Order: sequence, then structure tokens, then C-alpha cells
Amino acid sequence: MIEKTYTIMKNLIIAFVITFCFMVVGINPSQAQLPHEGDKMGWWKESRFGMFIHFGLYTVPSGVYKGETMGRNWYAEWIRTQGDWPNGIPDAEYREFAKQFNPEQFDADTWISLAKEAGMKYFLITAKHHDGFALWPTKVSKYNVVDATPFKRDILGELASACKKYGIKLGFYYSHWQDWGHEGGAMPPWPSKSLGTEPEMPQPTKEEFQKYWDKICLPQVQELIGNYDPWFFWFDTWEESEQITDEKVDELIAHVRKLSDKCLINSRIAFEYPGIDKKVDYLSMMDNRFPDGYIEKPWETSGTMNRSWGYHLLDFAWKPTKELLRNLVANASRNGNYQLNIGPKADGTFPKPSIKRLKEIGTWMEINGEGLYGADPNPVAEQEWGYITSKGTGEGEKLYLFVFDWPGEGNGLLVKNLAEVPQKTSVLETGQVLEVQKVEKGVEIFLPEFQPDKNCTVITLDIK
Ligand code: FHN
Repeated sequence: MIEKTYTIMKNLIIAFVITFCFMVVGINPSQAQLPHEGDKMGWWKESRFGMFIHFGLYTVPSGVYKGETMGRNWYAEWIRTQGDWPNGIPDAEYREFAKQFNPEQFDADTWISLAKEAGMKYFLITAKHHDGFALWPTKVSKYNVVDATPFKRDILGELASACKKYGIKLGFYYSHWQDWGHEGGAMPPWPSKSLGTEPEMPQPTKEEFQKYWDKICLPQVQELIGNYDPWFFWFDTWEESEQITDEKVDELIAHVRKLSDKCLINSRIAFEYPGIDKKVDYLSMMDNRFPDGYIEKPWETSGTMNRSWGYHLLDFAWKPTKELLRNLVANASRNGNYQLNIGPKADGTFPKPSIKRLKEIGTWMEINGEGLYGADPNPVAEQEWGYITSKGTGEGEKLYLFVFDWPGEGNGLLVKNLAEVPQKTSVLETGQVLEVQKVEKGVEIFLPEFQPDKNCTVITLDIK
């Protein structure tokens, strides 16, 4: 009887506390479990890991045209304006690739399920890259997948449905500045003698660019929002640009904000614009750039698995899975996300080395992802052997140590600057409990004799 009364009382108290939270703070219990949920950036910050896709007409030649490999750099999506041919490939010849664009094995479900399996929470694709070709049936230009190719399918539409099915957030890369396929779009800005693109590529006049802006750029952004309701945009300016003035940046930001409450905007909408971080939602680093410390504003690095973004037939420089994991974990420990790129092949399938890496990452994420999703950055100090993230537990804090460099001699791992001795220290994958001791410089953990994961072993520390 006493026990029953006690249980009823306990339940009443719990119910009262939950109702009180709901009334006073205005949150519901499921939101309360997700520390960042609620603000517009919540899902993005919790995700930590997304997929980036470069797919378009450049996928047809895949870095090689008329038997010659494109030159200067490895960016296969640049073949139109770079190559061992003067000024790249002439526009009329490049447009011919549309007739060969027929990725018959493209299957949105396969792409998105691979992203999901890898532990990615969002998906970003080149709706329109610099070449100006659109992967959806845009009404403002015939230069698109439905009107200009034998494939005739709305790739973005199919991906949007698959994303919904798998609970993956969809976003678009949109090249607002460079557009080599529409009159008035900007061309590569560099003086080109040294780079072999003589004569310099003609730039549009202010009026021509304005026309492109009004007739192509703004309407296409509107279409993308209206058709597919994206969660975020990834705009791309990577050098000082005479066309993308501060006014244009402000206009495009206002355009997106007016059309969507939820759609996030990245900082590469501008190149040098003091205070841009206050106007956009998240910062984008330059390609494959990984900062070596904490950045407060939400940020991300977009990175390649090899050298090229678009699929390149001769790019065999595949990075090891361990390096990709290190990039992901390092960013998360410093408050950043990682957007890992795939360049699908002309038939619409992912290259085998990409699939292999996605699956390896996925297996690791299934066991260790809890230390990344929704985790806070490293609260201690940077460490030589790897990275740290943390999560509040209500009673205290849980630290996740991502050990990439297993100590060579002995099995002691020093966690520099850690003041408290953890109540419990264990290996996340195996549950093995580890001994610790307080030392002058922090806390020493006695690691297992055999390294449980050759890529990265995660150790958890429960701290009161
Ligand atoms: O020129 C593009 C490049 O092709 C690629 O899309 C990358 C992705 O970050 N952005 C530009 C260069 O920074």
C-alpha cells in the first residue's frame, strides 16, 4: 500500500514538473531532449555530417575531352573553361554534352539511402553549377535536364521525394555568380596569360549581368524554393567579384528570406563582405580547409574524397577512410560540420571507392555517432592524440575522446587539462571499463592493450 502511494506521488510529481516546463519555458518534452532543437539552426548543428554532390553536364566528359585530359587543376566540373584547349571547350561544343547526358542507372533512392547508411543527416546537390545547366525543369531556361537531354527526368524532384522518405534534409548548391551557360553570367575572373586562357574571358557588362540576375538567378532561386522547399542553400563565390556587389548579396538574402522561413544561407554568397556572418546562417570554409580551432558561428567544411568534385576518370587520389573520419570529428570538436562530396559517374552510379568509404564511415558512425550528433565542442583543450566532444547528461557531463593516434609506448593516454577524475571511463564500442589516475597535467587513462578500432577508438568519460 505504502509502495503504491509512493508510486502515485512520484508520477504526480513527474507530471507536474513536465507540465511546469511546458508552461514556463514553452517547450514540449520531446524538444527538451534535443538541446539545439527549436532554433532555425537546430537541426543543422546537430547533424554534423552531410553529403555534397557535384553532378551535371561535366560528368559526361569526366575530365577527358577528345582524348586529352583537362589541365591546370583537377576540378572536372571546370572542363568548360579549363583544359588544355584554349579557353576550355567552346560553348557550342560543351552544350552538345546535353545530348549525351543520360544517367540511366540514376536512382534517387540508392543515393539517399547510401547517405543515410553513412550516417549523414543532410544532402546537398549542384542544382546549377558554374556551367549554368539546371538539374530540374526550370521554366526560365531550356538549358536543363528535362528540356535539353534524353534523360528528361526531374533529378531534383526525385531526390526531394527520396530525402523525405529517409528523413534527410535537402539543400541546393546554386551558382549565382558564375554562369557560363547564360548570357550575362560571370566568367572566370582571372587574367589568364599565365594560366593559358588567352585572350582573357570576356566579362558581362553591369547591365548584362543585371539582366542575367533578374531573368535567371532570382527566378531560379524562387523556383527551387517553390518546387522543392529546401532546408538550405549553398551559394558559391570564391574570389573577389565585380558582379557580386554588397547590394546584390543583400538582395539575394532578402529574396530567400521572403520566400522561406526555414531556408538557411551560407557565407559564400559573398567573398569579401565585412559583417556577412551577421547576415547569413552559417559559414563555409574554402574547399577542403579545416580550421585548427573553435569557431563560434556555425560553420562547415566541404571536402572531396579525392581531388575533383565532379567525377574525374583519372583522379585516383582517394583519401583513406581514416582521414575522412578525422576531418569529420575534428570539425565537430570545433563546432563545425563536414560535407563530404561524391562525384557520381555518367551512368548515375556512385564510384566504387566512394561507396566503399561511405560504408566504412557508416559502420563506424553506427557505433560512435552518438559522440557527434547533437554534441557540443571540446570543453577541455586540444589534444595531440585526437579530439574531444561533450554532452550534458543532466547530472553532469559525458566526454567523448576520439583517439586517432594510439600511444606508441605503454598504454597511458594523457587528457591534458582535464581537472576532474571521471566516475566511469569506458570504450564506447566494447563497453570495457578503463582505469584512470589524476596526474599533474590532467588525467591519465590506461587504454586496452589492443586497439579496438584501427581508425579511431572512442572512449567515454562520465563526469559529475
Ligand atoms: O569552383 C567551384 C568548384 O567547382 C566547386 O564547386 C567548389 C565546392 O566548394 N566551389 C568552387 C571553388 O571553391
